[in-house]
Amino acid sequence: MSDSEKTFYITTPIYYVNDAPHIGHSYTTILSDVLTRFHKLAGEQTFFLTGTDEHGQKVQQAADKAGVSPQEHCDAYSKRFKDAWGELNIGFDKFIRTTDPEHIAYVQDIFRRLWDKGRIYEKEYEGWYSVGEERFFTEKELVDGKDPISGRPVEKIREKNYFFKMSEYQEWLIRYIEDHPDFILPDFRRNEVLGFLRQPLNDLCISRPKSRLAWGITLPFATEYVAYVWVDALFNYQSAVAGKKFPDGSPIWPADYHLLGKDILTTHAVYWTTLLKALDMPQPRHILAHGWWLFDNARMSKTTGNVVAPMAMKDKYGVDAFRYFLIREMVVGQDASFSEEALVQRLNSDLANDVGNGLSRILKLAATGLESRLTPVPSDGEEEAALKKAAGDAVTATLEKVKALKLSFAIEDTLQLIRAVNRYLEVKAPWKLAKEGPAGKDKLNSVLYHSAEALRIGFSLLHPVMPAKMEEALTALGVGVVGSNPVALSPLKWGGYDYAKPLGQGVNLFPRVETEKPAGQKSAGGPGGGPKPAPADPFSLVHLKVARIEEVEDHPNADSLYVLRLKVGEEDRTVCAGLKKHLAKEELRGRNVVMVYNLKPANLRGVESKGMILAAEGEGGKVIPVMPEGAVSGDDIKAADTPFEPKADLTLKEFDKAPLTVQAGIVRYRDRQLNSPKGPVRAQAPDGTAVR
Ligand code: ME8
Repeated sequence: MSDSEKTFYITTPIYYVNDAPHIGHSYTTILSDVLTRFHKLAGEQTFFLTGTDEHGQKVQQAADKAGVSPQEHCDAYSKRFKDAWGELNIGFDKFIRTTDPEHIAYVQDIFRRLWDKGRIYEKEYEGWYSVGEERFFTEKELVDGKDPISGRPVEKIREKNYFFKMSEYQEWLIRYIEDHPDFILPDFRRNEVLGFLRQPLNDLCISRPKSRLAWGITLPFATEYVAYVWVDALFNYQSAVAGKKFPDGSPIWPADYHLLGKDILTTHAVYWTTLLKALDMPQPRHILAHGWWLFDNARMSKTTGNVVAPMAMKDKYGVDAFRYFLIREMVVGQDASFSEEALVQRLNSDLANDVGNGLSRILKLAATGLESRLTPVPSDGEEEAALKKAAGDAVTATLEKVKALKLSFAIEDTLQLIRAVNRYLEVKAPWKLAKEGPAGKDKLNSVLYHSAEALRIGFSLLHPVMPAKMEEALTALGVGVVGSNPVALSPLKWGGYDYAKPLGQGVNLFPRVETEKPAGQKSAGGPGGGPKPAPADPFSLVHLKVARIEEVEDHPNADSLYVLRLKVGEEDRTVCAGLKKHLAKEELRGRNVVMVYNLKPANLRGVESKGMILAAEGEGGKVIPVMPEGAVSGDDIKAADTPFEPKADLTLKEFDKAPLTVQAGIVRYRDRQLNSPKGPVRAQAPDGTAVR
């Protein structure tokens, strides 16, 4: 199956150095590693890039806080990522840092070329600047002439910045995405990007004055400015491979896959693509946005404080069990929930029971039936023919699913083969043959050979996911040390190996984890405690409705609140909302909004409030109610594919268990868009913005 003419270049996002690596970062990086190893298995030439994103305000602030220079801060944090990937057995070809001198020179050259091509222009901007918040506010946003967040004074600043003419590429980009249906994956993400592009695309501000931010790459044509960190970061995908070639001499760019989380799809699908177009450079072949790892139903992130340390999981259960869990559990593209309990369950059922079991049986029996190694014994039995067919089917099905990026299902196809071996051993009962002495020896050898041959193929297919354990397993079968490409020594073909090496002894690949309840888990059930009943989907309890704002009044006792008089169908409702510093009364009157209809009533400083208005943080930190496009007062809002069983007097805590976010301008619960009977609920806010 060698296909050495084919090349495969894959990238992960480069991670910010203001956070320690967590399971989310580990997932993208492990997924890239697994895909790279599968492509190697298919005989392709591969290049795998990862690294760290080291410029920008956040890094400068983190360094200032720690009392170190930005470079010292970056060195320490970048090392944490690099070390973590080493511990997770990730075989990247290059680890780029945006502070590498080669990268800086590359980005400066790009800026020079964009400038020379007339793709960048300068523009004056005037606004109210808050030193405390390090950002601009519009006149309207100010409260009593002061910064609405910190309450500190603001200064009127006129500032020049540089802009990339991104808007000119809007039509081209829409056509490009339409003409290349597998450019943005999965499908529904592609549609979201197209949805986003239905609104006018602005030009992109690509500079920051050094007077406000010095930690960045100096613009070659305006030395008192640094590059906007996203433009700097995106070009890592090229600077890392500039001048590099695959062994056969073919260039590495363009990338086959940019892997990323859905939080940064717009920057890749819109900024990156238009920048490349402006430079007449080839586009990457695919941009693949995967879902989020959720913990207690919220996205894992430093700000929510719910991160799971990957190293703790790895140390407790082993690198390969951890890798296996992440790849097996998440359907690429969808969100998935992380729990230690689920990890243990997978480890025990798939790895200890299925994968480890067949091997340990063979090794135990081999000691009684053979000299020290397996001997190929031909057989024309029906069960043997079925096993051989199962092996062939597993190879085809697994590799096809990998190609379609359905890794979780690919693993399942391989496991089918391994389970078939276990069933075959049950039927053939070789432990009985072993007791027959020399009379049963040939039969015993045949059973062992056929089982081993099927397992060898299964283990080779699992090698990209669990390289260390599968090397151990293959070595125990006598296949020898296989390095990073098992197929080089042992082809994915029945009868492809002669088992010249001695068998291993006493190998227990995946010992069962005998815990009733892993530490830190609240729920009962799980491993050893029987299957856990599926909890109700938290969003199913929520009742959202469209309401019309009839009147807006100031709250008598709270400066930040409005009292909104609403019509929900025929019903009158009163709701208090903290929108006062964001919107004037006339901007709200007559507007349709979305409310949490079944929220438990609360008395807010003397006013009974029944419900809550949903809002997102838009451009410039402005809080704006979400828009139920085309819907009328009283319409229900539901999430696609989600049961609807609203609960009376929903508490805020219960509502918070169903976090809503904005992706591509649409409000979503997890991946599912919120719809009224007339269309989606929209919000003009950046991807990943929380809606509450
Ligand atoms: O965005 N679930 O860096 P970053 C799954 N520097 N994946 C997750 C995740 C979660 N809960 N949390 C993070 C940046 N990720 C920029 C990128 S690229 C030119 C610049 C993963 O450190 C996922 O891949 O915030 C996501 O896109 C990435 O980490 C964000 O990493």
